[in-house]
Amino acid sequence: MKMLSGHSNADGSPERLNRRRFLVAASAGLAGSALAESATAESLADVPAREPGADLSGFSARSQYVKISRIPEAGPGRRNIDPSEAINSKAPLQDLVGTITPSDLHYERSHSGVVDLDPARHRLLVHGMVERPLVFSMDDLKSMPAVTRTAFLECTGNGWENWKKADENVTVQNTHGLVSTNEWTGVPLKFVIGLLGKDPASTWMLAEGGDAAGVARSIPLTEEILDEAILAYGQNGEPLRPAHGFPLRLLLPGMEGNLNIKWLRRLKFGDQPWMTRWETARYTQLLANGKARQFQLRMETNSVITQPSGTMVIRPGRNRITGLAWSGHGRIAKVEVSTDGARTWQEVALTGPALPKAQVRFQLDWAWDGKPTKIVSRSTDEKGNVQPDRKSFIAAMGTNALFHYNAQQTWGIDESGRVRNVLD
Ligand SMILES: Nc1nc2c(c(=O)[nH]1)N[C@H]1C(S)=C(S)[C@@H](COP(=O)(O)O)O[C@H]1N2
Ligand SMILES: [Mo]
Repeated sequence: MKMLSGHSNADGSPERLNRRRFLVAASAGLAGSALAESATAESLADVPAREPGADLSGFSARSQYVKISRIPEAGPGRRNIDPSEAINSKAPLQDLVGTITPSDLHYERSHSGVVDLDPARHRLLVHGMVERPLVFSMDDLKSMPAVTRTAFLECTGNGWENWKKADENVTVQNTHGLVSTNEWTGVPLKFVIGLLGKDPASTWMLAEGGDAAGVARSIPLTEEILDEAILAYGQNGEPLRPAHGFPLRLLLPGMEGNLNIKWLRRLKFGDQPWMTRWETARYTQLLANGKARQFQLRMETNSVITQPSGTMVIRPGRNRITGLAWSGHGRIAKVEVSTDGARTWQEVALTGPALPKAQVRFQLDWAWDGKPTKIVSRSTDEKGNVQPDRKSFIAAMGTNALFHYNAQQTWGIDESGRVRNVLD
């Protein structure tokens, strides 16, 4: 795996990338000419003066110059809708840097709106095939040993825009905005199970939310899930936001978004799935032969170029390509990018460590020659799963299905530099 490393001096101290060095690098073709041309200022007179500040405040808002927001949508292709029709709200992937999605921009999917529960009144019932059924308050849960981990969450509907056709005028927020990465804190499910005396014959767990939709899912108690599931109350260092399940949600890293039950009120242990409507009528995968696949729970290896991406316009010369890669199987092992429509590929740099079941950012310094082309990324995870190209993905899955779309995303670039969503 390649990492971008900064230059350092002989004594190991990092060297400042001053203008002279930058021009040398640029003329050697390392950074491209466009950047060097724009970096011509050499004196303080070229830098804006210092400014007086505003009063300090209880919490800080984004800069007035940063226009960034989620977009509510009503389903595949149903954009520009009345907010009351929205079923999800997509994260602005094109405007994000790094890998953590700010809590207020984390994608959101809620089946009956956002409930705001009183944590003092909230309770979690745990029952079924256990020796001691128990009811926990939030204070009970917060007094238990906690864990913190970074994980992506992805709706199984992510990517559904491109199952059948490519709308040329959509952004990466429209095509891939149903995935986000946050740091989550809470009690390991394992710890709670230890308190209950779970019957060893119990191999399934029902998780139910406290919103009116009654979202409830059967979860197989595999070793992996028992090891990793968290009853989460913390999100990016603060209590969960109401949109994401305040005061308590289930977190199952790498598994389909729908299983990560928000406003969690009940866990029931049993020895078979409950066949709720959420795993029979909904969230099943209609295959090409007309049969439906149930309990396809893991999110596959995926990646997308977020810049440049749909509806952006680029100029010839140096362009930084960057995007995100993730896999429900574990760590991302490598990301490759093609700038010639998937004819040739090169492994690209990651901007930081690849954590298991979390998004990692990749980047490539690319010089566009101004000719029409297509750019596309593909990821490989530590288990050797390779993100499929769209043709083989559709050949395997057919077009009846709607969920778990993880085919490579191609962006077409025309001679004017306009970037468009294309199928391949
Ligand atoms: N109680 C409850 N849990 C829920 C949902 C819901 O509507 N109600 N939506 C599910 C779906 S479909 C997804 S993709 C994730 C979305 O989590 P987020 O809104 O925090 O991104 O929560 C899941 N858990
Ligand atoms: Mo979802």
